[in-house]
Amino acid sequence: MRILILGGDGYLGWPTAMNLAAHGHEIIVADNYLRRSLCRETSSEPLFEVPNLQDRAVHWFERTGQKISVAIGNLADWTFAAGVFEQFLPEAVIHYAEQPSGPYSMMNRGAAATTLNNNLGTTFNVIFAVKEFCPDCHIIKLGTMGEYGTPNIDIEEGWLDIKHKGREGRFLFPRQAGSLYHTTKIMDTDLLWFYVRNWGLRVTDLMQGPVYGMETEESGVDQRLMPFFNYDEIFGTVLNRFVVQAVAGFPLTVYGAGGQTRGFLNIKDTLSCVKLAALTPPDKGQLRIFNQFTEVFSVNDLASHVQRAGRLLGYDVMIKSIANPRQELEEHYYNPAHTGLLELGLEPHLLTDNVLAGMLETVARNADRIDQRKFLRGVKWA
Ligand code: USQ
Repeated sequence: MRILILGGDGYLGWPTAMNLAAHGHEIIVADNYLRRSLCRETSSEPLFEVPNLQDRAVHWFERTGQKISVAIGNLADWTFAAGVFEQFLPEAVIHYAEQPSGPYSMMNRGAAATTLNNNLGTTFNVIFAVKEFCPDCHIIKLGTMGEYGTPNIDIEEGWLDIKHKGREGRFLFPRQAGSLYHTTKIMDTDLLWFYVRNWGLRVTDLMQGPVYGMETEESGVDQRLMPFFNYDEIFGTVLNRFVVQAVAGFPLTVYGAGGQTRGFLNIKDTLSCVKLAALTPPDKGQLRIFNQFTEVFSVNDLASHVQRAGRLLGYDVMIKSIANPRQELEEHYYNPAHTGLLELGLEPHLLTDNVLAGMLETVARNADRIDQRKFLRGVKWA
């Protein structure tokens, strides 16, 4: 298939590009390096340096003989976005091109505006470009489990059947996000759902939980092919942060009571999920939603797991609860469905001591680059 990957420089975009290229697909990646520049601006550089997209594509070609084409530009700009779609005419587009950090989106007005304008502007352009240039193209959109929030009822896979005053209807599952970033993903879903109904687009919206890990089948231990690995407060996600903190001898930063519970997945499973979605496109006029995670953990569960795996390798891992900078429930019910991707054939890579040991070892090789000042930066929700 001809597959266009938007946000192809990012934590998930580049590994997806290599994975799909390795499976014989024709790949073009587009990115404007927004993530890199926001990391620089906020002093949130990743653990190890990552070559730019063009250099990574060259390195990948030298290693495998497989071509990954690169287009650099801003997808929230219609001229650039339209040009990429018109030239490549993708059969599937995987849309990762969003500012992905909750904390960044809550820093100040400017950061909130960047998040809103980039995320909504890009999704809007994707919808119009597909309509204009390739109306059969399958849009695979990365949403987030955070769209649902933490309601006191079971979370269904995208939809909820409601009986009300003797009548029945099917609606998007109620959504109430915990940051502006997560709220932009709700808005994306609403935009897509509107144009699916109006224009008969075919869309898969993947409600993904926090992802961990850095190595994939394609990167192996070659750091020039690995994705960004952020461990800072703004762009780092919880498990990746805990692993770096364990290596640095910094007490694991559990926010508040630590009962915050989410659905997690290994980066390798993100690639499998996206590929399974691409290979089984929905019908035109269908918005298909999958909950994309493999295991549910609380923050306390993760901290204990990293502590145990770290101690097996000789690290003296301490855990410390600190005042929660976010507004979120610290103890809550959490029971989300996630059968759709398993039914398509997903074989999860679960979080074992071995997986954590592999992550700890990669981080340990870069231990001299850990900057402990990045662990806590004081971004507050209130
Ligand atoms: N947390 C801590 N200590 C830390 C960092 C985080 O206790 O040092 C807690 C947070 O308060 C939160 C949970 O861990 O309750 C998850 O936080 P996170 O920063 O790992 O993830 P989140 O902000 O929810 O966002 C991440 C990605 C985002 C993706 C989302 C999936 O950055 O792009 O959409 O995970 S989900 O969480 O399911 O919405």
